[in-house]
Amino acid sequence: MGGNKMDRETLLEKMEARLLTEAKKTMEKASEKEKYHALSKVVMEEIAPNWIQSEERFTNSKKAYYLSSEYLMGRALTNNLINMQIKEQVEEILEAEGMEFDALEEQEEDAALGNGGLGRLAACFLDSAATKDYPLMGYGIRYQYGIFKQEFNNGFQVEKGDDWTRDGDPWSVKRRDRAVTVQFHDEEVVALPYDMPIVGYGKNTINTLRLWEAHGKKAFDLETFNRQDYQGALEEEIKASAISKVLYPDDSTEEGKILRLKQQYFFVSASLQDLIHKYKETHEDFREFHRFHAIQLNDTHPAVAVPELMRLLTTEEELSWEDAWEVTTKTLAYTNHTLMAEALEQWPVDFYKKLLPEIYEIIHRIHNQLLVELRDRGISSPEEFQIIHHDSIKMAWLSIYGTHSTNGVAELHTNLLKNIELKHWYDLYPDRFNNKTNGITQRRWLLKSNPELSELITELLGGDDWVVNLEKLQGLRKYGEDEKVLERFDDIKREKKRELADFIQIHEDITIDPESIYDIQIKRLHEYKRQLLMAFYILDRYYRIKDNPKEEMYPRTFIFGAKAAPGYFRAKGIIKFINEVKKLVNEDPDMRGKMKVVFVENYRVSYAEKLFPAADLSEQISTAGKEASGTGNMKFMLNGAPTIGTYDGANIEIVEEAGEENNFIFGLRVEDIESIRESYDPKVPYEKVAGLKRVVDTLVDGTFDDENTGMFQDLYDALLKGAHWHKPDHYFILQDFEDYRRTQRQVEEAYRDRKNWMKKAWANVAGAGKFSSDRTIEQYAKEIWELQKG
Ligand code: 26W
Repeated sequence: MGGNKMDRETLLEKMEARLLTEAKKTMEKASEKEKYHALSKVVMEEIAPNWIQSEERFTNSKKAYYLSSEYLMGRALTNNLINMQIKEQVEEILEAEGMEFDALEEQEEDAALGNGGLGRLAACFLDSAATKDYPLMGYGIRYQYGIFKQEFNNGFQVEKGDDWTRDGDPWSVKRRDRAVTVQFHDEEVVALPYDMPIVGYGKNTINTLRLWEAHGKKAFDLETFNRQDYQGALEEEIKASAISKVLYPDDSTEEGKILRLKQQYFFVSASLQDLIHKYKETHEDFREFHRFHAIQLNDTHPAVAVPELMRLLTTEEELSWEDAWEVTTKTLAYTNHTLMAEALEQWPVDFYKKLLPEIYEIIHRIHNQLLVELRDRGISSPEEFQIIHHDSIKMAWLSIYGTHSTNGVAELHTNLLKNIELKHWYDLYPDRFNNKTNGITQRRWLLKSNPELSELITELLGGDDWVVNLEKLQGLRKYGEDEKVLERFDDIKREKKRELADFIQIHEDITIDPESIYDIQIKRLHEYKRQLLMAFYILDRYYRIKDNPKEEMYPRTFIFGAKAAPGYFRAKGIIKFINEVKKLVNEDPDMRGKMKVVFVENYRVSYAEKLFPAADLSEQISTAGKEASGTGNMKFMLNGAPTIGTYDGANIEIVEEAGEENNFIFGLRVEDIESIRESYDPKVPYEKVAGLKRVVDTLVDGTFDDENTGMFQDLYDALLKGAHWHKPDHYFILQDFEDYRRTQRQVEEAYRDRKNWMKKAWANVAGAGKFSSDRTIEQYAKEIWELQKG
């Protein structure tokens, strides 16, 4: 695999030219950030011609489109160089000129246009579709501000704006020629697209991510300005541009803010108009539209696509309602990413009536059409299907009824959708429901972030085909007992742990021991993900050592990384609590050489690329039935970290592939929870389980200080009293504590036998083939989009 050349002269000349024209600097005078921008522009120049060609290749064929309000892309430079297979060459040329490649790479801001799992999955999907030569185009919003930058101020999360393009964005091309206007009831907004190249590995296919930016029809009103109304002159632009100003930082609770609805309609309408314009260039008959377009709705956030496509097909393209409905349902498909009731979007009818009256009329007609269909099918209880219900519009219902496919993101999740959450819909449309277990791209999460392990794998498999066919990893199974290989694997893990220790020393000012067990939980902060359970375990261990300093403990470093939605008070309380535990442990000399706690600041994609390769233990401890899939669990597995986890989401399929004996499953299962839910009283484990009361009471007994925010009392009450919206300990932290502690003890025992541990770790790498997003995308392409490869 390879064969793309980037010669020294060309690269250096072009960089120099860019520096001169864009920074008025010579190479020796330029800063690393300026050099990063110059290099990126040169790489973009290299990409552009193939990009155009690649698009032409798919002109008359059916294409797929991904509508997502989030894309958690991370950094582009190195990923593009790797997929163009010129990273080594470029690195050598620059190093020979005394430029350190890693230092340039660190200059790039993450394109963090997403919150967590849903946004990162979209990014992995784009990489896989291009690599597998499928024409998949991403559509979204070019937020000026991505997910907030997190800072800790005395252990409290503080959010700072993420103006990620303030120094420029070398990876986007402004497409003024493709601008469209989006009509709201009382406002017309210009949607200006920016295209980002999505380079497939091997550079055969380069797809496009088109992100829309909002602008006023009139950017500046001169007459108003001349009347000295300077504000007024900019008013329209300010009002319009607010639509794409900032990403909503919630990833589980629907905010229901009108601006969020404007964002959703803005990018969906712009994207569908863009598609229809393109189609008209080569087609007239819109009854054929679905034969050339497959559109995937990434959760309900773009669900307004159902009525909007109906509007465009009926009013603009004069199709009959019936024909338009057939085309719409055959074109659109919907992915559900969460079971959390509070995450299911329900828009107030008034919001739609006020902002999008025409769209509301269409939704109302769809609502009635469904009721007629239900009556014709003799279904007695239509209310559970009602799209418009109690003055709110159920976007999940609209998504299921207005599309031909509804998929979950892991087997357990899809089964729960079918048998519980969406059972009535499944009974009505069984053929529409299907599972597509999530995946991750091995280009970023192995080849880029762990080149050392990648090299060993390529050597052992006699080639790097795994880079585009991850199932080849099963060829590693035969080395599972090979001492030599496991030793080299062990050396690589130690190397990555040292690298992370250096990075954490610089960025967190904490010294960690690379010989300790790196026990890592990195994901958004949410009660159902149970970061609090891990914090309680750490505290319990702390007190046990205090009680009996001679107690044996294999040194362990607990590492957390997590952002909380700014409005999620309890999540912020858990962050403060963990930082208090961190202070107690790290400042206690009795803990030296035993344990340390790190809470990395501003966890994000580029930080994750340093954490996953260095992990020994992957924490996937969500309450069973709550984590739809998880994708971090797959990144840990691929980098050789066994999982301690519950029987939830994709953890189940991970253990199936790697072997129960090579992971550590504990805790209540979905059916256990169902059977105890009514009778469960957390006071029982609180009183009975040794050491648990002491740990929980630290929330209110003055051990820790939340500076009178009431955060800790709230956490305490949530566990033992509940709240008006939930029963006590509604995520069963106290009930699962003892089993979790027992399992952590097993982990420590297992880790003491290093050879044995590396066997478990190796089995996880060898079993990770299934979890490539290449496999996931192949399934979407064949089973939902019916797409041909290019
Ligand atoms: C309306 C606010 C909002 C915003 C985002 C609600 C819900 C979301 C996302 C659906 C939350 C999310 O990221 N879900 C995660 O999606 C991943 C990709 O499928 C799964 O692996 C995770 O289990 C799921 O929590």
